[in-house]
Amino acid sequence: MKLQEIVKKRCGKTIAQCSNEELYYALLEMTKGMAAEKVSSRGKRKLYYISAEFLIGKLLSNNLINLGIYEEVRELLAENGKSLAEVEEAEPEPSLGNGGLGRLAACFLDSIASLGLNGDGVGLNYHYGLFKQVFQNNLQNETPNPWIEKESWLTKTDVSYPVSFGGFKLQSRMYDIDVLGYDNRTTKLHLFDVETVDEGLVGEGIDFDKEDIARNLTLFLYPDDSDDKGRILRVYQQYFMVSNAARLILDEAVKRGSTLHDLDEYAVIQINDTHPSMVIPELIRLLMERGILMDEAIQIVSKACAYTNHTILAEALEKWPIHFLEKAVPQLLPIIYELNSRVAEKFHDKSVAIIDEEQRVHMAHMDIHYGYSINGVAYLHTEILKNSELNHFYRIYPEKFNNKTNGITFRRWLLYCNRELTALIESLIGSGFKKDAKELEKLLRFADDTAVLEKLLAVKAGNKAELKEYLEKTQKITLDENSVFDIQVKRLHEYKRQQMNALYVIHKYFEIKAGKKPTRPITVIFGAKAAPAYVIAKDIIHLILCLEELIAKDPEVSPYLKVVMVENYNVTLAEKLIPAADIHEQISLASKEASGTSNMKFMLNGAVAIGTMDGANVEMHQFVGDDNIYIFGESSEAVIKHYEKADYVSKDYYEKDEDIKRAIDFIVSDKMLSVGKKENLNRLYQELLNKDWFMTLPDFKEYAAAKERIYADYEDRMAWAKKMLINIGKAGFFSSDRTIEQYNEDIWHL
Ligand code: 26V
Repeated sequence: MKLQEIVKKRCGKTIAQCSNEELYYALLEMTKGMAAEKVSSRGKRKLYYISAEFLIGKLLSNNLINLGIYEEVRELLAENGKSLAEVEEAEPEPSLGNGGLGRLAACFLDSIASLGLNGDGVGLNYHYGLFKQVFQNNLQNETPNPWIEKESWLTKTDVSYPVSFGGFKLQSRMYDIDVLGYDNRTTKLHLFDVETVDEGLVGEGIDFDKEDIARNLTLFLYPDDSDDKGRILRVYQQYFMVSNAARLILDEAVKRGSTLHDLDEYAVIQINDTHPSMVIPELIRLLMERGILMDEAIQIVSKACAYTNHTILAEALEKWPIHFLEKAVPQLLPIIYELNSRVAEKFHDKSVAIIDEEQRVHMAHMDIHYGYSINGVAYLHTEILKNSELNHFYRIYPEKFNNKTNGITFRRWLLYCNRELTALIESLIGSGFKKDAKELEKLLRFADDTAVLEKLLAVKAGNKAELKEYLEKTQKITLDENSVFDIQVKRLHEYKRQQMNALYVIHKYFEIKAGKKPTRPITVIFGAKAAPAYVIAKDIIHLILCLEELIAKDPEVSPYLKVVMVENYNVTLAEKLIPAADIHEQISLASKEASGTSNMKFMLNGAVAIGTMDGANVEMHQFVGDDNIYIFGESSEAVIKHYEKADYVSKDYYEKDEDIKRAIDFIVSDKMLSVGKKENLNRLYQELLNKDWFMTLPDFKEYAAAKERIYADYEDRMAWAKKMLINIGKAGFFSSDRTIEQYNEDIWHL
């Protein structure tokens, strides 16, 4: 049905008479209708991408683009005095993910649908998703982020299963979101919910009764895991997710003709990080329930499951105490014990055991022994897995290990979020790059074409002006569009080293005070949420917000330096910030960032990186060469050695270097205390001085030097534009279409 007709039927009005909200719901109805007409899954073998997170972002515009009607709709609205951008603002953003891992899953669904592969996503329907961040007194507070309205992208299905836990049973309900492929068919994102969930359970902030599982199970993503009640709730969530997924997989396979003995010919299951790992024992259990003997059930499941590792951080590799599982999912324990004893019989090596001496179940170990593939998410990350972190496993199963460097969907991260750049590219090289990202290389022909480079600079300037307008309107932030925009957006974590960026800000503040003024004003923009129980991460946010206030109030410094921390960084903000960036910060401690994916988004949008040799930065550097990326810092090998030898002492750096000392001391200076809280600032000061676990100080001098270089180089506008162009031209490799083709080629074989 046409938009005019839908609007007439729904509201009895014309398009021009409707509010933005009415138009949003009408477009939602229209798009859902068009999606329903498209072919969904087809073929014998099917992929199930199970993930606790799918950070899908707003869907309307992306769906219109993928249906090929974005321009048509935009023009139709414009003819009626309406703006699609304003209509979009009526759409709530589902925040069903923390960061890169969840956004990757969303990009993958887009590519799976666009490539026409037979595969669906399976996850949970969190009613509040991740918390919404609000700043008060320069501190982060958390509030719920409801996104499910009476009408939404969710479609209720008649799929429902009883799921048993220790002592009680819950009835599930499956909701679907259509994932529209670009110029292709759709796939589904299946989100399971519990019928008894109760939003009324949430009290102050994001507080709720963590023990009332029937009512709380699907309220939040990753409830606070600082205590056992929150941690065990995660076990309930994970089991609920995989038990539903496993039944769906078996039911669908049987429908397609599987005898279940041949399940691997019908289903492949990608386990996204360890959160869905219990799908392995659960599938074995269900197959046994259906009459298959354990030996065979284990074999069947092992041929169908593949695992992706997304981090080497020990604290993020899940190990569940046996007594948690005993309480929540006692039915899995006999199977996990059996899996463990088979491993123990075969390998006399404690480091590869599933259950350790402290009676904890290592989820990743179970995945590696009982899956047929394990992959890392960037070249360096996979090498570290093979050679150090999971070396004992690599020696047993070298054939299971493989790399799949992450990617991003160019539909959202270029075609949608940067229409001006898309149009410029199209005018230069035609539209082939929209389907084949490698064609962006054709841009390199224009590397010395002044007219093209000037257009590129003009597009960037336009995007910066747009960001300025948007932040003014939504967050009352004022930007100087003639300053250089230097952006770091990602989850707040010590290993990502936002604190190093903040220390540089302090350093620059002193330099300006001493009369060394930058040629052009600098705007340092941060966006980051900290886990509610991650104390030091919240202290770093406090430091940044205090610096923002302090510098803004200082007339000596504020004309040259501005710090901005945007509130509630999410996909929608990323879509505005990334096209407007001149410089992007990818400054994790080498070896710690598995891949990073914002680095790819910035590169594609013509920003230049300052970064360490970590994650996918290594591959980016290889593609663009030394002239087009600013690399600094210790190598991953050197860092890994420091940890082995435990030879890093932060105080040595503090005492030896005047600049470092001055910057760190400033954290607890009277000036800072006049805008900040002593407890938080002092804790952070102590942490940097006495621990600095992620080695900020050894890299600081090189970082500061690289910043000076990059700011100076920015002033040669033509040379800079050439760097931008080369970054865009070389970004094709980072399309998630390439990543997904590789998954299919090497792992899924759909
Ligand atoms: C999780 C946790 C949870 C407990 C507290 C500490 C902590 C630290 C890190 C994590 C990360 C979990 C996995 C994850 O999100 N990995 C990210 O995956 C992205 C997609 O592959 C990748 O680009 C990022 O580099 C990687 O950090």
